[in-house]
Amino acid sequence: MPNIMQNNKESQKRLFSGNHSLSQTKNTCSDRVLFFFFLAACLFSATNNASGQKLQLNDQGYLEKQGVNVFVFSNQYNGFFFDEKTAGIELIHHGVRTATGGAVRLQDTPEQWDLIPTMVDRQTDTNNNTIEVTLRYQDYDFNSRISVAPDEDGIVITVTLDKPLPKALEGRAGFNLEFLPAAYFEKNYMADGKPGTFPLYPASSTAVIPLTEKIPQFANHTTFDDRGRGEFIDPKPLASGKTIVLSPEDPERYVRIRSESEIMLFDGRNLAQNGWFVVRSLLPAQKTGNVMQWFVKPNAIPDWVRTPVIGFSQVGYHPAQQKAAVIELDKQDTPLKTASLYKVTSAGESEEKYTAGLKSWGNFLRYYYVKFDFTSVKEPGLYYIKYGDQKTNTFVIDADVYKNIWHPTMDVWFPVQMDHMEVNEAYRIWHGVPYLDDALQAPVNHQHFDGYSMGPTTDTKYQPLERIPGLAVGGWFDAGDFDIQTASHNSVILSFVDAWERFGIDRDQTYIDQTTRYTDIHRPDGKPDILQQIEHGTLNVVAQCKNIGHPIRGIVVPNLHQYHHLGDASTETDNLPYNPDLKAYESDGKSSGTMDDRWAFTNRTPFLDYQTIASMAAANRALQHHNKQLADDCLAQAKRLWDEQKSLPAPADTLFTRFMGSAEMLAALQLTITTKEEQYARRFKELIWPALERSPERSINAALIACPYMDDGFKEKLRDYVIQYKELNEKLSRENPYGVPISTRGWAGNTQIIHWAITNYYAYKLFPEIVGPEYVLKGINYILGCHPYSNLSFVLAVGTKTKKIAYGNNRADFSFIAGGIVPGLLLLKPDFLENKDDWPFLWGENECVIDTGAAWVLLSGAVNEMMND
Ligand SMILES: [Ca+2]
Ligand SMILES: [Ca+2]
Ligand SMILES: [Ca+2]
Repeated sequence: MPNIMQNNKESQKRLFSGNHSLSQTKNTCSDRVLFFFFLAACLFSATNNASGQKLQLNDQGYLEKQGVNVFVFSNQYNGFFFDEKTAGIELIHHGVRTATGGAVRLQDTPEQWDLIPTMVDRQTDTNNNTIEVTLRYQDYDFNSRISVAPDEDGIVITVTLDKPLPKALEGRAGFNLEFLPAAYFEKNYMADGKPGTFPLYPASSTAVIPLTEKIPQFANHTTFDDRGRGEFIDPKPLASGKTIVLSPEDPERYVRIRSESEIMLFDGRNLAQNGWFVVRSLLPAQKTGNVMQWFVKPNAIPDWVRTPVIGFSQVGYHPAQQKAAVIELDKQDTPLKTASLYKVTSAGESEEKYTAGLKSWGNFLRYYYVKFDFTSVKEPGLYYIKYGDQKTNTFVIDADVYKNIWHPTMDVWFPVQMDHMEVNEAYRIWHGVPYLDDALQAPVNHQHFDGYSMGPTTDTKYQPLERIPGLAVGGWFDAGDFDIQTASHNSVILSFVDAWERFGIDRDQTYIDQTTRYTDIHRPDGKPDILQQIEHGTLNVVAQCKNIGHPIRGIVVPNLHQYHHLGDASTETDNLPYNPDLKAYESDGKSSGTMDDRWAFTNRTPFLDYQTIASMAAANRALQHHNKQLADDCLAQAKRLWDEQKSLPAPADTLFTRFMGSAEMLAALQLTITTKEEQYARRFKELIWPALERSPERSINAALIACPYMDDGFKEKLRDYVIQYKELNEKLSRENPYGVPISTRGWAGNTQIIHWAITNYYAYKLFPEIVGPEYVLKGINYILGCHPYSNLSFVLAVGTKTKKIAYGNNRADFSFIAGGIVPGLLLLKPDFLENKDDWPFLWGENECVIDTGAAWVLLSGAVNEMMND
């Protein structure tokens, strides 16, 4: 604790000089009284100095003191998903990110698609420990400057305007700071001393205001279904005053905000379930210069040190495997010398089995890491780890630990994601049959949300908004939303075919009937579920190829007010085809005048064509004995698309087309495996070696899959690249204590880690002398709990303790769908890895997607085969 130590030394110096004069004047005092006085003064002084310690601008570019970090636009709004609640001024309070979105905003409680400011400048002043940013709203030609500087016991935030507010923003532009509801549940607040309780569920008042007064959302989309009334909802504050104190009762969460401006407290959840508690002051009209100042004091508990996180696999370990817990420590913590493993007996007693010294790994991002290796413990049983006073929950050591780890994914998660089906589980219906009104041709030159857009042509025979027949079949909901993403479908089909062919996964616990559109969970029907799922995804992709002529980007609802739908998918549209002759909300029983049918985004790309060729060629093999007609259709479509792509002029050699080339390589590979035709094998071999030369880590997977189907020299030639790949893996073990590729992008990286572990398995199978099984297990153990931030399993309901909330379509209930795999740890720059386990709404951390689910099933098959053969 360098700063506190320094302060203590300073205070001791002062104390000694004070003491000296004391002893001169009160020389009758006994030494003992003096000593106690000294001790008490010392303690008081130390406490005082620790809590009064000022924030310092550190070399990572944020304000820091023990227990409190203030990020000032270390993370910015990127514009892709708009407000992701991971940008602006943010507070990490005693290890938890509790505030975000500190910025000039145009709404009381901004929603995801409301306008966000662009940061056009950021300056740090190390002499004064100050950070200043300039924010801009392009649509209003409006700039504001915000400076954040340390204050006596917190920060002072100052908003400066060089020009007065634009007229349109008067009474709308304000300074907001948003507080995480989950951090303040079951807590109180005070506004000018008047107490209140943070609502557990939103039920504060709102008003309705004419739409003409609303600041439009991005690209004129709207999250609000106003039923044609031309109005919008305006939330009213929970409280207001010149001083707002959040959680006066809890020193970990105490924040006091003072200002000369009126400060309001809002509940953003009245408008959007993912809203936060917003503290806000309006900026004054017709003023320039320093227009608003907040004094913010986040309490810092003196000498606070974060509780260590003991990372380990929540499903446990196979007796024969490497076993190591990774212990994550506050930099101010003093690592202990040892940790112990205790065994819990059937009598309910625990006995110490193993104690060992901890190996220091070093610093990674903001924490310090040590490892506890207990590989030598091989006796099957129930164990826990003890580090200092902390005991972990129990976990298993047994040969069967990995046996069931994919069952919830296949038995529950995939069935719930099934589109165009009713899905039942025992007494519960997850959803009715959705999207019987699929789909209309999306209009041209259109910017949509969720990454969809249309160029100047449809690339189909259909007119904009014309009905495309035959699409209301098969497919899965992409993620926590309900669109069909074709590229993810291809990825799922490829993973499932691989799992079927390599590991003969033939589990049957689901009843799936395409004729009556009915899925029943926990009910065998004599057919392997994995084949039924391959069939289900394939049905939609083949329908696209047949009815449109080629695979398409995807199918998604037309309105933003539909897109954020939560709950039963069958109520997202009215399931009746759109009829322009009827008025909105009018129906003749067979069709409806409400424009809610999903749109097909149909622009054609070589990448998607080739990726679809690969998945359709693979599905042909798996479906041979399950659905011969569909299997034949798959191969026919794959070959047709291949021939069509080959008849087009070769594109220019750019980085982009090389990326496309990776999809062509996959297509050539799967067609080779299915047809054994030389033309495809030749093309694969033309593409694979230059690709490996460019980046072995990107192409090694395809090369390893291809190996058994290639001629003898292939494997020998591949060996050098496997050695290079292994060296890259070794490098990872020097980059972070977990030895896996941890993502630093805007979406956390569990998918990448699962695919990495699968590739390692392929390498291990063919080159066990180069790549050992530990590279597969590192990936799987990370997903199952041996990771930063917490030790929860990232696979919902797999392991002793797992995530219990996720960004599924039931996220508003703070619930989850078993078997989904969350994205995991999101890096908030520069050094904070986060995976919230009390707040489901951060999609980059908690949204389970279909391709990850299928990859998890494949990896589970691999680890089972690897450990038990
Ligand atoms: Ca989506
Ligand atoms: Ca079945
Ligand atoms: Ca409809």
